[in-house]
Amino acid sequence: MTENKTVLKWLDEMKALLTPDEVIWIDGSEAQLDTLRREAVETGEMIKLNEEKLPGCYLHRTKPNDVARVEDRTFICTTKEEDAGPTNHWCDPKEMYERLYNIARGTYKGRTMYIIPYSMGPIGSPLAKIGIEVTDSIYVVLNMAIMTRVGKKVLDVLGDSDDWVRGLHAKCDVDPENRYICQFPEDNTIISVNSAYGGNVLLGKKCFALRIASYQGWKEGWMAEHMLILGIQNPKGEIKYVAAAFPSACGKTNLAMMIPPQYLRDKGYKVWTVGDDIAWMRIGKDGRLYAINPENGFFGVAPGTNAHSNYNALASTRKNTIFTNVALNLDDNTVWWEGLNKDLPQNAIDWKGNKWDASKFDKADKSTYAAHPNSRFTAPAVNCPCISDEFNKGEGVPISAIIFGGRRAKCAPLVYQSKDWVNGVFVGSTMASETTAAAAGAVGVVRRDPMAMLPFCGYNMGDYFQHWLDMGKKLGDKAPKIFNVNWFRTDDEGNFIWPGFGDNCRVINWIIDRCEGKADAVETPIGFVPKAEDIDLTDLDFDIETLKSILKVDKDVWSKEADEIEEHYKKFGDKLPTELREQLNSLKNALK
Ligand code: GTP
Ligand code: SPV
Ligand code: MN
Repeated sequence: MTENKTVLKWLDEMKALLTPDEVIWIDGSEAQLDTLRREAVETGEMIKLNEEKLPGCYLHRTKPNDVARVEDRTFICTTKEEDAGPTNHWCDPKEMYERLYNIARGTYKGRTMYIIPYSMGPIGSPLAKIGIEVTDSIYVVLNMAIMTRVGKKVLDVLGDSDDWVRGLHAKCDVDPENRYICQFPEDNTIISVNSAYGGNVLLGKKCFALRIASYQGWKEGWMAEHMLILGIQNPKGEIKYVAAAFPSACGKTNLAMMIPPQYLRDKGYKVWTVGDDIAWMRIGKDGRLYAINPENGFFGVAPGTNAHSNYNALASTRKNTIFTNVALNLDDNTVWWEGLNKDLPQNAIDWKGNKWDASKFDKADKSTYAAHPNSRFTAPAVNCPCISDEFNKGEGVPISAIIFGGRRAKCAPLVYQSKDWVNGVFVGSTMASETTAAAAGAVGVVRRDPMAMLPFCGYNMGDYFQHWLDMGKKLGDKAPKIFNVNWFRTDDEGNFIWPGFGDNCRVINWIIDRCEGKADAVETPIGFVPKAEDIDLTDLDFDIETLKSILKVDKDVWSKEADEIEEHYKKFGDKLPTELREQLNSLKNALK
């Protein structure tokens, strides 16, 4: 498939290490992928679903110990420990290579090595980058074929260049004690062993497009961010683009594909999806910030997805989709998850492969759920009814606003605008959110997750903050405006106050209006909050007093927040940019 010497040399090393029985190059052809699908069905690795209702769709179950990203087993291996920084696990590269090679050695015996050449971003786009992943999992091959652009064409674009990311995945025994997800940013290399779950093994996604790419962006002057990208079209037909960073399972896919409320649709508003998880952003010739989505599909959270909450995501999963860890409805050989509809399937198999007892279902007890809370769909982006025309162009879309957000039951208001870029970087660097099922560990604990990149920044986060500040200096007055949103304020009973989902469009419209100098705001110690009248509540059963309550900036709550930010900042020591320290001081003064 290629004569690239750097590729062939690395593959020879991998073959010698892993000793596969057979080697197969993934050429990207439908015929080859179909052969693999059939093989996976024969071995039981995947279950073919109802061809009439869900054409080309399959179900896969991972091991119960392997259902989410494992942050405590994820490492950034740089020569100097300081370069990984205080928020990453670090190991000396030499030591880690040795440990991982010892774990992976010989484990492809009796198995096939699949070689996947893939492009992050449209093939040949000046903003795209290339990777090669070797894996012993058909599930990985088939997911990568949805999530990225794979095949021979990628190698043709690569030519004899050495600018590509090496990725080794070995399932081994899926042993959690020997599971490692390791990035070697100085060598453009990723090694993942003993897992077979999404974000741990689809190496183009979090490992490359965020951890390695963030490091590359730092060195090369661009940004790789955990952000959705959406375009909102107004009645005049103009489309403005925003990028939003929310932590895992905090609403990126939903916002990226939202359907505006009826009254806005009647006026001619429309939302176009460019990306739902990752944005690569560069300064364009006109000095503005341009973003592409490096992915080619959606690896979305299934639970909660339904025709009402996210019609476009559900529609994207109706063909050629792989479902992971959802329930199998035996009545019609389709899939089900909590929140899909109210009809609990009476004849179903749960995500662990056991008969599911609908009568025992208890909303408060996740162990009774039919689908795992982090069950996912892998759906081709082309399936999305609102996919943007720009998606495949690869030139990038100009970003008007950057939005940060997270799950905060109290504290953060529904929306506020930062005072300027530096203040916006402060807002991003101090973001906090309640943890979710997307990563192994406790759920619902508030933790600081700067720019939603805590698990994904491939270098010292202090340097990362500085990189953000430097980008702002380069962008000058062409920099996007920076906002913060919180859809997750709760009342005393723990219910979400704001309706969210499509109604978030009302907030996005205020954000766009602010970017264009059309909307008013009130200055508070944390930034500019909308006047309640400026969030359009047309046709919404939501009173303005409640809106005021979730727009309120409570000085006592924020003083406590400022103390916590001070603690959070201590971790970064000398690496914390002075400008951010000054931002904290002025917040404290403003709150006095
Ligand atoms: P990752 O793929 O893990 O990065 O997640 P994500 O950020 O794309 O999150 P996603 O859109 O899949 O949403 C995760 C969960 O949040 C789902 O259960 C949604 O139903 C819920 N959610 C999304 N948007 C809203 C909202 O506006 N309000 C409320 N209350 N819940 C929301
Ligand atoms: C996330 O956890 O942010 C995801 C899913 O998008 S995974 O690919 O597993 O990282
Ligand atoms: Mn994500």
